[in-house]
Amino acid sequence: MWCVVVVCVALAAAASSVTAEAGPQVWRVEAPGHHIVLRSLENEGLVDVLGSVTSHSKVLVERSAKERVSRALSEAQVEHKVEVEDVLPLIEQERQHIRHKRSTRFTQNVAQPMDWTSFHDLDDIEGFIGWLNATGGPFVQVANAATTQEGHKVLVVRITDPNSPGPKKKVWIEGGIHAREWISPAVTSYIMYQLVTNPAWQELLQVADWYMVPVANPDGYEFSFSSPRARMWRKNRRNNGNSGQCRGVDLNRNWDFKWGVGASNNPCSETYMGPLAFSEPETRGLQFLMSSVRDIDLFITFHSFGQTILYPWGWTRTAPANSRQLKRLAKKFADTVREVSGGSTDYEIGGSGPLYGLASGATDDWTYGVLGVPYSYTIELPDQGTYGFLLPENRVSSTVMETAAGVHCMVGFLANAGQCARRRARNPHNRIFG
Ligand code: 0X9
Ligand code: ZN
Repeated sequence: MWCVVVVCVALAAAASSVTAEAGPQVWRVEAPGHHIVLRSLENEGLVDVLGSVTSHSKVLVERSAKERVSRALSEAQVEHKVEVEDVLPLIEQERQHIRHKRSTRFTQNVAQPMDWTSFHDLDDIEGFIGWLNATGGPFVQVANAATTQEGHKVLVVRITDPNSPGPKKKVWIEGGIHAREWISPAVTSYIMYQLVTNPAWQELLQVADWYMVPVANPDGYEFSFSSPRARMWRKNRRNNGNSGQCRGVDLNRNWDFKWGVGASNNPCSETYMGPLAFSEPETRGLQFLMSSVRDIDLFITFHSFGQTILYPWGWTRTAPANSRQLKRLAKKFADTVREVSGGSTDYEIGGSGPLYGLASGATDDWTYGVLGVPYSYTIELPDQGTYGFLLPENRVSSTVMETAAGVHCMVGFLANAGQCARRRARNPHNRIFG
């Protein structure tokens, strides 16, 4: 069922393009991403686990590592097969679409660069933030959480209604911590756009302050747009020494909570945790701002892919104290998305550890475990692996819309506003939070 379309396109393209320039392959491996053999290949930097469900994973394998990976999997009696002969032609197609969109947009001379019908690079997202800042007046404030190694700003946009008195919930949404997960900044920026322009979101602005980080990893994000070979980049662009051979830290393994669990200390690995917890300007700056905001009620970090809504913990399989409430709010999201998508987008809800295998040093565990944010989630956006990170353009707008609707319902439920508000208390003895 999965990869049907990708395989057809890829095989056709690959037939003519397996040359010295051929790129990495995607393999289907009949084991979850946290299987011991995959974890150890990942720690050695030999594979890159793109996504995984309980029964199998999709894994990126460089041509130079094919024999070693195949031998290790066979020795561990794990079945595997090549699913995409060469990912580069697929990436090239995506780049052509983006180029085409850009050229038609410039001839139309629109006010702000985002259209949420294709993916947008860092320049466009920064242009959009500038426009939002100018348009939103007192509703929008922009802060710089950090300046990266390559000189980019990690921007945090606070969107609030200064005319409504409160008390208000505090919602923090993080996007783009993993460079290649392009749908994540798309979703985050779309929610920002709704907050400022859509009357249906006004009520939520009156009951909640929104802190939005569209691109938590700007160096990595920009790099992933720079060439077909860079498209699958995940980490930031830290220079790890070793003559620049293996760059980057996985920013979702660098937070100072259970740092090192399910992470690698090998700079060549995709899940490299960094030399120290909070070694990176991005994580350090973001944790500082989050700590100073205090009392955040809801934290969401958007990733892809998998269609799962994950709650803590990631570092242990033990369920957290308020897992019942966490599941209840997650269900608000999942039910709304199912409804808005006409039944086509189904999310699985679960703890990160049980569903994905143990991994920490991630933002969600840190906000929950250190900051005490009661509702903390990682949302792995669509799809379930058919296209993976290379989500076709016609899925971008539907994904951002259905996800925004899900978030609208979650915050409405929490703040007792909008369509998902609980029944108002009839007498003072009715508890608002059950
Ligand atoms: O592994 C991750 O960082 C996330 N998955 S992804 O495929 N987007 O890389 C999941 C993180 C879930 N949270 C924790 N494990 N704490
Ligand atoms: Zn991710």
